Amino acid sequence: MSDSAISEREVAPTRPEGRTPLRSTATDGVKIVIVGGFGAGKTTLVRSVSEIRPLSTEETMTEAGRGIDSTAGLAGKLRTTVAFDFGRVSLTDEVVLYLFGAPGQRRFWYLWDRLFTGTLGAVVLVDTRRIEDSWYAIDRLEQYGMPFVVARNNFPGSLHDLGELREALSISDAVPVVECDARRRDSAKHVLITLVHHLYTMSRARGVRC
Ligand SMILES: Nc1nc2c(ncn2[C@@H]2O[C@H](COP(=O)(O)OP(=O)(O)O)[C@@H](O)[C@H]2O)c(=O)[nH]1
Ligand SMILES: [Mg+2]
Repeated sequence: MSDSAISEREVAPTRPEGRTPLRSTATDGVKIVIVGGFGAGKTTLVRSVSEIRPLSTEETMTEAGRGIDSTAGLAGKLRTTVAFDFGRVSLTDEVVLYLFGAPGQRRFWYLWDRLFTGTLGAVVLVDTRRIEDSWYAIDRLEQYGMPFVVARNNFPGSLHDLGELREALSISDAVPVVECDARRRDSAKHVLITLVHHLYTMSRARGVRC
């Protein structure tokens, strides 16, 4: 599908009224982080899926960032996240995900330790045109022993198929690898559902009751 074929409704960045109240039946809050390289689509994913007006600390990129934040291959990228993105999505009547998008640039990596506190799982969003930008995130998650899924964000010219991507990232067969279009709510939600299934599978394998 071409970029222009994606309708406003599918992108659904914010509700007109700004927020959807948390359901009174919600009992389980799950903290999820979205990580990945600069420009992989983290802010886009949080925006497209969040049912509250997403908190974002986006700033316009300036000359000062030239040579520090590489925008090679990111022609449309004019803004950057300087702290983190935050959004919320109700998966079922009971389960609510709280999404934290971590800034991708190296100079913000020190924030990750704090963001990981209380986190149950992560999505690594990958732009396969800049695959090496994902390695740090995967190393850190493996170091933490944090369950994660990999989502290939489908930018035009994405080369690797999902099998090649798994190989390029040297991740185990147990880690789900899916594709997505971070601009589309249904696609972003599918990634999150895959992660939640993965968390359940892993906790069952460990004999932990969820
Ligand atoms: N074609 C295409 N563009 C995307 C997609 N996801 C994000 N973008 C664009 O890629 C750029 C970087 O996305 P952004 O969410 O800011 O990346 P972040 O640095 O990881 O937060 C923005 O201009 C987005 O509009 C996608 O799935 N397809
Ligand atoms: Mg961002």
